Amino acid sequence: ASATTVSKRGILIVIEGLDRSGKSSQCQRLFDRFQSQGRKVRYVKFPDRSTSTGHMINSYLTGQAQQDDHSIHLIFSANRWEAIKSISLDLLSGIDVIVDRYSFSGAVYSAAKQNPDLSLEWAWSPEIGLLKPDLLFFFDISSADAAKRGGYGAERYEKEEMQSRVRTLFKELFARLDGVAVHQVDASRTMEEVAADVLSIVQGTTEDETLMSSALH
Ligand code: DGP
Ligand code: NA
Ligand code: NA
Repeated sequence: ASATTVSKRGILIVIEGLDRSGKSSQCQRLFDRFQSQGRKVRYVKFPDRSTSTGHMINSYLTGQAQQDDHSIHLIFSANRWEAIKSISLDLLSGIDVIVDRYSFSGAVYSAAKQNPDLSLEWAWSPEIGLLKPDLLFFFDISSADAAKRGGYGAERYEKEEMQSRVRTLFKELFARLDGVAVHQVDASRTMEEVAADVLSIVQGTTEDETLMSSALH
């Protein structure tokens, strides 16, 4: 390679959605697809339960530990902040990064607790400054349809009323944000239909759009 070769940076793809919306399966499919195309790709799942903040989050979600609403909110946010430098370096070195849940889940799950001292605006604030996704998907499914998919698990937020508030808040947050385009995907369809939609949007993202990375605000 000549000295003038500039390696293209990777793209940051975020998939958000409700529990049971099929996010994790689609992230995996996209990851496999990129790998088979010879692209360098990394998969990141938030919360990352393997770190010390992740251990606290796991204890909280599984009901082994109680936490103040504000405190656990900031721990979820810290779980993203502690990973962002390494994600940024990977993007700069040309690796595409696929992220399963991110700041948008962070804000809406906490705001859905209906704690009068924890507004959506407050919940968004610790996310300010994290990397802005190049592509953001929202997997939309009604809480009733999601519940039919084998039912919710036993974790803290996996209750239908909670999920229904989360869905409303995702839409409210996306309407409020500026500078972040959301690709809404009907996640009630088959895996194949959803995968085809995701792929066509990913393939429509030109290199130009991926040249500038910026921060959430
Ligand atoms: P998952 O491992 O994707 O099933 O996520 C665990 C649960 O935690 C899920 O119900 C969504 C929720 N969650 C994810 N990120 C955050 C966050 O930053 N804050 C809060 N309060 N909840 C979150
Ligand atoms: Na879950
Ligand atoms: Na999940």
